[in-house]
Amino acid sequence: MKLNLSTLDHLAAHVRRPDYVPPQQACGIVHLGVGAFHRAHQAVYTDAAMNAGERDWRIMGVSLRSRSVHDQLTPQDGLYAVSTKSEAAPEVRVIGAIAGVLVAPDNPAAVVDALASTATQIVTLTVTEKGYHQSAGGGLDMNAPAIAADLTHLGATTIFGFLAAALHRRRQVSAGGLTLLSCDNMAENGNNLARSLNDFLEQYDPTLADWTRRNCSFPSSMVDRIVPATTDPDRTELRETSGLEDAGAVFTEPFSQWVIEDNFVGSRPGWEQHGAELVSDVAPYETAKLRMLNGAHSALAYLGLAKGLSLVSEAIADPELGPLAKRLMREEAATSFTPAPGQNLSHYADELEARFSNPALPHRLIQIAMDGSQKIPQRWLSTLSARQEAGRESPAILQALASWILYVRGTSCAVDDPMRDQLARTWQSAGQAGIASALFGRDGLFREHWIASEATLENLGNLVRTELT
Ligand code: CS2
Repeated sequence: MKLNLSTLDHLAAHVRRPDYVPPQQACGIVHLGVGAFHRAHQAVYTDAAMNAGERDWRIMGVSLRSRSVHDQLTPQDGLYAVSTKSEAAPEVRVIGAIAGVLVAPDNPAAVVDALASTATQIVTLTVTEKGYHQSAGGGLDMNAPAIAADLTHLGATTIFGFLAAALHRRRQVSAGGLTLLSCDNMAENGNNLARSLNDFLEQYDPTLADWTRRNCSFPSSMVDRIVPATTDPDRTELRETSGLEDAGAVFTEPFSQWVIEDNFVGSRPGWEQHGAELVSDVAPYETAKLRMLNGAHSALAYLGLAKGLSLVSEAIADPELGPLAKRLMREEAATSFTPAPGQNLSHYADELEARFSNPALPHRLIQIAMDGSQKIPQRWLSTLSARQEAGRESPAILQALASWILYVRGTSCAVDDPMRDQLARTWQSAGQAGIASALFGRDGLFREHWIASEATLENLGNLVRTELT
């Protein structure tokens, strides 16, 4: 049965469906970057709030580039199923929270209209690390071609262009400010968004920058749910087990966590009634997640791919890589920052190991390996610098870093990374003798996170050379 509003009442009994009538609910949220992660995470919490009787929190999704989610969800009236996968029986739940999907390049004006609508209170974002166009030293990379283009033709391609055009309109029509809630895997994601948007607006119209500082808030948040890219066999299995023909289906683990800084300018759904945690300081949760979960993920990705493995569950079970990932989490990442009172990092590491081992959730290493240049600073390099300052070595991270260096050389597989060409050029000019310093030396490409200890840098160079010989 094809999933859409007319078939919603005829689904198999075990498929949970919205307790509200989706088209009767207005939108209160615009989400930028409506990929699988958003659909398995923030949209689920929002759907739960409407199931519990809250009204008018549907989400207008925006795809900044691709048309695929629009094409999947539009014939389904925005409906899709989230299935959890574990050793227990899967739970299948149809989510009604997404009202529609706008494709920004097709209709930029509609995106600005949605963001500027007086009904919109919150803008959530999952645009990946590269969507923030951060300069190496923090703040917005004003030299990025897309940013420069957006400053001349406002609202053209980046989140900053769209937000600036919408905020301009909101000020003009007295629609009030917005809560701009970043849900990306970056340290201090809220502050980073605030700083970069401010950089953009200062160039565009300093009075709008000032208005935005006074009328908008930028809570930080930590989001966590493992969501592998959906495959055709997943969709076939859903059809066979639940009778559901769903082009937009997402498959995830039972675990889900959302820790949000309680800093909203208008109203918001009662997400905390449905598992989210509203706190005054997200930083320790965000740091634990980035350095432990994502840090171990990236290590397993590059080291695992080099060994010919393809899934996280295979890599964590590998007799060499499993112990290395555990050391990285427990001995290196977990000792590199001060946890929040009551935050139990050893328990967290136990949970992570169990989640990585989930045999029912085929999470591909290649998916995690993507965009490494944008990910490793907050996943590994911050741990490395914090421990260096305390005079400690981080051997597991160093091994992972060596394996990333080899990966971005691009000789064993195609590299999907916005810095791919720059990394390849660096490899060409530095060669294996100089690549470690060319990347992580005082004047290296990653100079913001340079490795101060000569011995550590040399050790990294040796690890790279050993693998190559
Ligand atoms: C992963 C994350 O693809 C990646 O880089 O490390 O998407 C990870 O699965 C999520 O952050 C889990 O919450």
